[in-house]
Amino acid sequence: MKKILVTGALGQIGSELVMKLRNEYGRDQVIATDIRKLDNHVTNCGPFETLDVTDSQKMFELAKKYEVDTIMHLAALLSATAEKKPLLAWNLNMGGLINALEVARELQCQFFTPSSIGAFGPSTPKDQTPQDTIQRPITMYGVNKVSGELLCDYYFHKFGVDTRGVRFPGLISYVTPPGGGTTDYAVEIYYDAVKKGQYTSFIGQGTYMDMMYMPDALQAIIQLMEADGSQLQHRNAFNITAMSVAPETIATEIRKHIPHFKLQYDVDPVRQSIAESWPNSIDCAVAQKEWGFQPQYDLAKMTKDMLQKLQEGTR
Ligand code: AKB
Repeated sequence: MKKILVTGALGQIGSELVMKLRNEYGRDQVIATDIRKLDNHVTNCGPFETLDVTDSQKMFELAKKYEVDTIMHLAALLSATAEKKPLLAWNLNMGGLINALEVARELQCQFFTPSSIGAFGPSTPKDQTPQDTIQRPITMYGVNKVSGELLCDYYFHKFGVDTRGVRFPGLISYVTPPGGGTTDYAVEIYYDAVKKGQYTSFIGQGTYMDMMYMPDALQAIIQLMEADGSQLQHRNAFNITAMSVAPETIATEIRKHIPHFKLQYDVDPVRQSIAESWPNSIDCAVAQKEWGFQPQYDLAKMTKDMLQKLQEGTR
């Protein structure tokens, strides 16, 4: 049975991943950690410890204390925040990652950390971006993600650490909102559709990016971590996606449920230029082939579920 340490457990992915892992492997098998402590299901339903991922000593002590065999390292600043605070992003994103990899090396843990579509840049082929292609991002977040992919591969080849990762697209969820990302508009649009019947998008019309519904993202992490390592020719990190959308395509889908929904634009130049440097759509054939990645939610199915869950929440 796996014993898993999760960093960044109160973030957008962590707060749902911890609950799913606890359902799957048992409540006490998942040690949730985060720099802050909130009074919620993650901290109250199973082991929780505060951890600043730049504190390598504490990370090591916790991993040893709980005798973990798997580390899922999620703590990171997202693209828009990283662009505002590049030095902090480098120190946190890269410092946290190397600390977590070192713990995995010393304690021989399996290791997962997410990469992102942000690992691509303007010189990458924009449509159906292949698994292996040019990666010259122009954002600090992208630089962190490419460096992180290389570092994880290095720990695999050099030290035999079983590192695995995916390049996540924008993740959409009704549980914990994201913060500081370029794709956050695709979450906000659903919240505002339900609350206000309208949304003002900071990403411009016609700007396509990949997205995925959170249940598919969580399933992908578990499936990749359980995959037979001998079948993996790639490791860090696999392209995965469920849909390629622009603000107006989401709006059209929302109008099937909320006909009066209005979409306006007030484009934020920083996040727009980040979005324009990323692919329109990525090709996930390699993830399908090597470990059977198969998302369940397309835009129509996700929109129906998102709106239903948010409407239930406001009743
Ligand atoms: C962001 O927008 O920064 C993230 C990502 C795509 O990595 N959601």
